[in-house]
Amino acid sequence: MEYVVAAVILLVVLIAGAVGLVVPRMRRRELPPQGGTTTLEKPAVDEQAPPVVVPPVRDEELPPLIVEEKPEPVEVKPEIEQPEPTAGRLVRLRARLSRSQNMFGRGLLSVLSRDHLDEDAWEEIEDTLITADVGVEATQVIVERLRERVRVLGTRTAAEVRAQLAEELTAALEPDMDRALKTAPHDGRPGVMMVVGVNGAGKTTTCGKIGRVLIADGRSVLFGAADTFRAAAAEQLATWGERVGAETVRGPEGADPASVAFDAVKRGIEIGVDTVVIDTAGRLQNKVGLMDELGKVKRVVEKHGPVDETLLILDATTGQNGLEQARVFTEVVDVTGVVLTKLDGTAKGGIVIAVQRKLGIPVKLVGLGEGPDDLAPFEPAAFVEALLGGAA
Ligand SMILES: Nc1nc2c(ncn2[C@@H]2O[C@H](COP(=O)(O)OP(=O)(O)O)[C@@H](O)[C@H]2O)c(=O)[nH]1
Ligand SMILES: [Mg+2]
Repeated sequence: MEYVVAAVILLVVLIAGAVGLVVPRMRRRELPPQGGTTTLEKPAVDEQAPPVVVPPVRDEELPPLIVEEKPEPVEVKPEIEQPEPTAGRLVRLRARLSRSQNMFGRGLLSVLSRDHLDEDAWEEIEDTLITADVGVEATQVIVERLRERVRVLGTRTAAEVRAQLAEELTAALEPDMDRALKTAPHDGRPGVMMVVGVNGAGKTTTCGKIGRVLIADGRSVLFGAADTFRAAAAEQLATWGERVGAETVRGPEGADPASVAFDAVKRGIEIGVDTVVIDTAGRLQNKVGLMDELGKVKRVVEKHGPVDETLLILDATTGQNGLEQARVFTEVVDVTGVVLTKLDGTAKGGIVIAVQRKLGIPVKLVGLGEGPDDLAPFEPAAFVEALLGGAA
């Protein structure tokens, strides 16, 4: 009987010891990995108040990003992807423009190659350009210049016609505009980029893709999920971040977007990232509300310093309608560049010309698919080559 008691006591001591050893280890493993999500729970920022009034993010609210001890073996870390570099992407993705290629490459060139270009032929060319969303004004300029060149040149080969059309389309895309993204850190602060546009245009996707471009170029990135309207939006952005080891700052669902954006830049400054990329909401049901909100996000972020790049994301498939919406955004935030998404889904690649002409803002990037690296820097000459395709 005594030994049964002794054996039981021994067993209890052993189990307690084992639990004591295992539990702290399990706790250590539960620490969030780098590139996790930071959720901030705080009151909204009052935009009238000076920056000092904004309650600082308390350290204990943030899960530690840099774990004191050396992280455990590499296999516990999620796989971090290496995005591909951007050089030559437009060329790689040129086949994605196949719908537009039919219109420009086959349609236009076949008319232009006719032996005799009469009024009807020129009208056909005009109609094709307008159908491809080039816009009426730009179409008139392009056709006028082409007519003049054809008249001066007299006889012409198909190759000559193609070259002339390429030159005129490229000229209409204003190749001298500055298309560099301003994302570099300066004055001891990260570069700050804000992304705006209507719902579904591709804002969150483009934030993710741009983050990958920057990381491929050796930069460090932090995302700010200022679309707080739906929890899924922040989740979507955080997923892009996790894939490349970038942290995402987000607020609770329904939080003040300006507050989240402010905190994202604050966090970016604290941990010394190169660029903070801020995603925003784009509900258009209430235009005035949306615009007020965006204006506020920008003003509140600028308590840290200027926003370096504000990209307007436009869905190329919405054509001329999208342009009208676009103008509203340019009136509220100082848009410094346009990203045209979903060019893979339209035959109306000419929208690039119309957008630049109407808004006077350079198209800096184009989206050519849903894949993580289906975003290319916009280069007018290479784009026109892709539009005209192999047909000549
Ligand atoms: N085909 C195609 N789809 C795109 C492109 N960019 C975004 N999308 C898709 O458009 C949908 C809406 O994108 P999302 O980023 O959520 O839009 P948001 O509401 O503006 O944030 C998603 O299904 C994206 O995969 C693109 O360049 N091409
Ligand atoms: Mg979104």
